[in-house]
Amino acid sequence: LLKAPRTATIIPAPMTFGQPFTGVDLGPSSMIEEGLPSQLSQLGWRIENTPEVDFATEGREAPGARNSEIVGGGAFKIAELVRTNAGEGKFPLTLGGDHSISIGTLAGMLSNYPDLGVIWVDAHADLNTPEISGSGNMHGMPVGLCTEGMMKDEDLRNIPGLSWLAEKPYKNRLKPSNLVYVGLRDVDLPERATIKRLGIKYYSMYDIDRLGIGRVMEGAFQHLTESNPSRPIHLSYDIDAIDPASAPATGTAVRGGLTYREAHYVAERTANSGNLVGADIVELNPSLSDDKGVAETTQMGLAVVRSFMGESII
Ligand code: HAR
Ligand code: MN
Ligand code: MN
Ligand code: MN
Repeated sequence: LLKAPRTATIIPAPMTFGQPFTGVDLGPSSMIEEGLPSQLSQLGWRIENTPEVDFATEGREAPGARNSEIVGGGAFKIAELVRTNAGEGKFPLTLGGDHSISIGTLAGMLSNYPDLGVIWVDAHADLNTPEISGSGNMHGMPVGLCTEGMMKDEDLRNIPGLSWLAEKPYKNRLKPSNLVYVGLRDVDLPERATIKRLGIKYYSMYDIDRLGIGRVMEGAFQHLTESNPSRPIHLSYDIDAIDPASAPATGTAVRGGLTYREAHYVAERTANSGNLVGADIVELNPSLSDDKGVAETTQMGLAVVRSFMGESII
């Protein structure tokens, strides 16, 4: 990964309409103002950036998919940026915003890499669809909308904002066997049934306690690379995967998460694979928690990004 100088394109995506809380739109600017671009330059990356993605503020919605036109239309803009930049050989680094932005990053990456592997680091599976979601919040749906065996094209065409997912170049879906979850601890019943139905590989917090994070990540990479050692991999890192003790400023914090070091190790091991071609960091909400909690969470986000972009202890 770091043998030749590479270019990363930072894509600030301040989406809030995939969940109920304002403030998550401040995530990208907080990370950038705290020095993300220069920190990545110091790691040897050439850094480019796009302007903040501009989202609509009103639109239609489908039953079970709140703000679908805003969220889906925004995801389309993100998909175009990710597709174009990845197509030019650059590393798209998308800053959320809520996790609905990954409808766009997954679609954009899959349009370039049909056999993409994905590591989804999250307390949540984000595997809902409008039909099975209990909340209708679309930050709980990016994996559900972009994975094979979930949505029919005709159903996507009937959801305001999502019809583009049923058309070229965004028809490629993530193969369930190319997905690994790390950090799960708050998974809805229909999501659990779907994980079993599709045979998706997962390492929940129970598995992390049982195996240790080292063996978990070996298992994750063995799963993703045994049939293709150079499989391109996308990392989608939801900051709520991390324990609220280390990352409290997020909209749906769940106790019992990754420790400070586990959170780093997941990112470090992913960088060391040499397979990483794109990533997202999402759900930092600087308007939740107190000043200390916000500062800690922002610094945690920056540290995780530096780690998956190649920063190592020695
Ligand atoms: N599974 C629940 C739902 O779909 C909660 C999802 C919360 N999601 C995130 N992203 N914070 O991981 O509503
Ligand atoms: Mn998530
Ligand atoms: Mn989450
Ligand atoms: Mn633990």
